[in-house]
Amino acid sequence: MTASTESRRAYFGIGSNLGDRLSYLQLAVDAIAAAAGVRVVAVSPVYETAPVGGPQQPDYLNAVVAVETTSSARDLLDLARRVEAAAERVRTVRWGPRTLDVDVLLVGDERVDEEDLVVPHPRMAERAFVMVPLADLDPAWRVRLPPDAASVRAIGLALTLPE
Ligand code: GSY
Repeated sequence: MTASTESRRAYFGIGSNLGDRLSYLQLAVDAIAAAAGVRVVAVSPVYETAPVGGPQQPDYLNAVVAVETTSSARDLLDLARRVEAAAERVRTVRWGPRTLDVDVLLVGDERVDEEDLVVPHPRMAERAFVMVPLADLDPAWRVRLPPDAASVRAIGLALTLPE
C-alpha cells in the first residue's frame, strides 16, 4: 500500500444493472467507507441511466462517491476491485451487464497512464452517467456536462452515508 501524508479528494463511479441494483450500490459505499486510508465525505443522488456500449442490457443505477484519502490511485484501484469482488461481481461479456462496477475517476491531481489504470478516467467526460452525479458533488464540473446530460434520470433513491 502506498500512502501519502497528504489527504486528497478522490471520486469513484459506481454502477449496477443486475439483481438488486440499489443494494449493490449501497454495498459499494459501505465497503469503500470501511477501507483503511479512505473517508467517504459525500455520495451523489442515484440516477437511472441507459446502458452505454455493449450488448442490449438493462438500465443501470449510477452514482458517484467522494472520499478523502491518503491512498494512491493504484491502491484505490485495488480497493475498487475488492469491492467488486465483495458484490460477487457477475459480468458475462465485456461491456455487458454486471452486479457492480467501481471505477476510479479522479485522485486529486494525480495522473496515471498505465495499461490497467488511467487516471483521470479516460472516458468520464463523455459519460453523462458519470458527469451528472460528479457535478452534483463538485459544481465546478457543471461546465463539462456532456450534451446528453438530461438523459440520466434522478429517481429519488438515496444511498446512506455511513456514520
Ligand atoms: O463503466 C461502467 C459500466 N458501464 C455503464 C454504467 O455504469 N452505466 C451506463 N449507463 N452504461 C454503462 N456501460 C458500462 S460498460
